[in-house]
Amino acid sequence: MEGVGITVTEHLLIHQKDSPMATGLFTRMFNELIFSAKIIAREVRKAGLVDILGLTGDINVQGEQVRKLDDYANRILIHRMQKAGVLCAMSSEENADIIPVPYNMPKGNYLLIFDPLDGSSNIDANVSIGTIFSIHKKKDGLEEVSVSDFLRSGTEQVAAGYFIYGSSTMLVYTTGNGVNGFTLDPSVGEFLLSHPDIKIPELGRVYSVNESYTMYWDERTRAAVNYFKSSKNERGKPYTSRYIGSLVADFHRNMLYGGIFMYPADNRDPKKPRGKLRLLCEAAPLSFVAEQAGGAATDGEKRILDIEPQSLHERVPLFIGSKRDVEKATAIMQGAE
Ligand code: P6P
Repeated sequence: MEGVGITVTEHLLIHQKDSPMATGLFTRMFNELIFSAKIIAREVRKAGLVDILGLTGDINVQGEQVRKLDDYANRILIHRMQKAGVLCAMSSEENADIIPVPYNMPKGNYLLIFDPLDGSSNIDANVSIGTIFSIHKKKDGLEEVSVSDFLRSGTEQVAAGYFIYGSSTMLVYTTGNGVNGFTLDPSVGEFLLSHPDIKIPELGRVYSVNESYTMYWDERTRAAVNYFKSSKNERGKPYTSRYIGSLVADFHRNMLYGGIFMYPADNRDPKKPRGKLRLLCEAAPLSFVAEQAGGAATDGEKRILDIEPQSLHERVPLFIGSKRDVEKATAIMQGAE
């Protein structure tokens, strides 16, 4: 039937045979995640009209000022996902500790890790922002859930993706069988399949990095960034610089057009020697998506998905995007070129 479109639930059911873990419980969790994102999208869309911009006055575990919309998105996700009846605990970029499902609520075996509203420093300027999520399954056993259940390498994720609140609201996710994009149709309130089987171009023409940190980088990082600034790609095309300062927006553009996003380690802050981005709620989920779309992601040395996390809010340098570009940057970072 023309013009109806495939919803996320239908897509999950159609591909359930490819993803054995895409059970009814998984679908129910996904639907709660989608409902939370629809509520967040509604608030993001009207942020300029109501008193939900600006700062709450709080400082989060990352040492960052908490914005009202950040806090709202975090509370919505925690409140709704606790009721989903399929999680045993959550971890949010905004919360220092894990968030267990209350004793009086139904539990499941899934673990949800999320960054409720990434790029939030751009909210007041109406720049695209996003929600990033990563889903693991608790290892069997009845023992109480603890932080150690979350310290799993990215290869163990059962699903990951992001919502981007931009010119349209999109959901892009993987369950390990490729990447699909869905666009929210506000007239029906459903995310409909709009970007089936996304493949990131193997070679891009875009590099995304905050070059104001050049003075804080080591020589190899400068050499890697300089390669993209001063070389033509293997097809003889020059690179162009695009940096929005909102990870989900920069990543999503490179997913569709090709390119590399880099957030290298720098020596600005001795407390953050490995850079700003978080492994569990940013780098690992986006790396799962990137690899499933034919791209790559490293920390300048090793594959992001192979990193064994040592702490909940561990930070990691990130080189992510078109496979050949990430390989080139990583080779330069390793002194191999
Ligand atoms: P910088 C937003 O705060 C964020 O975490 C990412 O969304 C974005 O890519 C990065 O920080 C921008 O950081 O240091 O370039 O301002």
